[in-house]
Amino acid sequence: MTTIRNNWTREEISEIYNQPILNLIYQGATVHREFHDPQEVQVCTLLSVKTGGCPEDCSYCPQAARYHTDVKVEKLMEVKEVLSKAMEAKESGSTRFCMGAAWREVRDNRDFDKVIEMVKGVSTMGMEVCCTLGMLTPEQAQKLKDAGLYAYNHNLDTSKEFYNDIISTRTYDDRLETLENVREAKISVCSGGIIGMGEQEEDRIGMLQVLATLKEHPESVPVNALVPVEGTPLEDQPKVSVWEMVRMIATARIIMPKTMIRLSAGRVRMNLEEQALCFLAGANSIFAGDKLLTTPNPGTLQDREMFQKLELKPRAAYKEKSPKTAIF
Ligand code: SAM
Ligand code: DTB
Ligand code: SF4
Repeated sequence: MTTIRNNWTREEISEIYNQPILNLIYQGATVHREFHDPQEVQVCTLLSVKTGGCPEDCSYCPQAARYHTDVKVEKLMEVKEVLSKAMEAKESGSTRFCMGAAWREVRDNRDFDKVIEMVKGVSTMGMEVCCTLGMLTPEQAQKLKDAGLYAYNHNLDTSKEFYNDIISTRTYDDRLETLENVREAKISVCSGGIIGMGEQEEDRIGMLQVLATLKEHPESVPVNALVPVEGTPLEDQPKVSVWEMVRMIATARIIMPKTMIRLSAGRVRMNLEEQALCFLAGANSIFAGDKLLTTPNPGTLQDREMFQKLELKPRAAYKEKSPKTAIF
């Protein structure tokens, strides 16, 4: 019987991460089967409700105002437009709808009031509503919770040691503080990172250790492969190999057994067999729809084919057992 632990050491995680790849996949698959139905995959849809013009300097991000990318700056979308996109996502089989804004932090202004309306609207559609809006105060987290927000995405991205090489406009502790505020408001926590930014394996292990030693594990951990975008400082980073994705996913699965592990950005550059390996290793969630926030993602048709071929079935909404986050 596997127990849930919050006291993982870097050495332990490193031993898991560095074991022979087939053993690692087998261990990930075994833990996965103990805690989840291996045929079930959560389908989430992303929508960028406020695109571009962000004051932060995240080196990977096409939405940072200071880099010259093809992303056009747009103002916050209208509530009606967002709700119609959410309905489309629901009709195409998504059970979680995540709204992203290119903000450093939430401000208490009319735009935030509009986001609150979006959250209310999507939550009445019976989908799990998620937002990713940058840093939050405890009061803002509570306001979102009261509006029906189910989950909040706020990534640590990498290790504490490597963080300053990637972002200088905020600190790792700022990120942890927002995660704490989200947790306190009893919102489901979604936090993960990106690989392929030039970090060492130690940094990947370091990030996993921070996530797995939070008081409670995040309910979701997205594992993104960097999407290198022209104009960003990381535009020339080489593609991460599928084995690196598999190592991250299996290790996350083994040390955080109950968590949903999301095979996130980077699927456009993976074939069916590579994605199948990720599911085998313990991934059980994806972003669907032909766009992530600003970059391409496999389309609905392609994913439908993948679900058929791999005999996967979409996970129902609100399956999390925690009474704190159940809203029905
Ligand atoms: N501005 C908010 C923030 O930074 O928290 C929310 C939106 S931000 C775009 C959400 C996440 O997208 C980032 O934390 C990062 O992990 C991921 N991301 C952004 N650009 C990416 C890229 N080029 N490749 C992979 N992941 C990326
Ligand atoms: C996450 O971890 N990955 C998603 C979501 N959370 C917000 C975002 C990926 C963004 C990839 C680059 C883009 O499309 O702009
Ligand atoms: Fe802004 Fe978020 Fe992009 Fe950083 S990751 S530049 S905070 S939108």
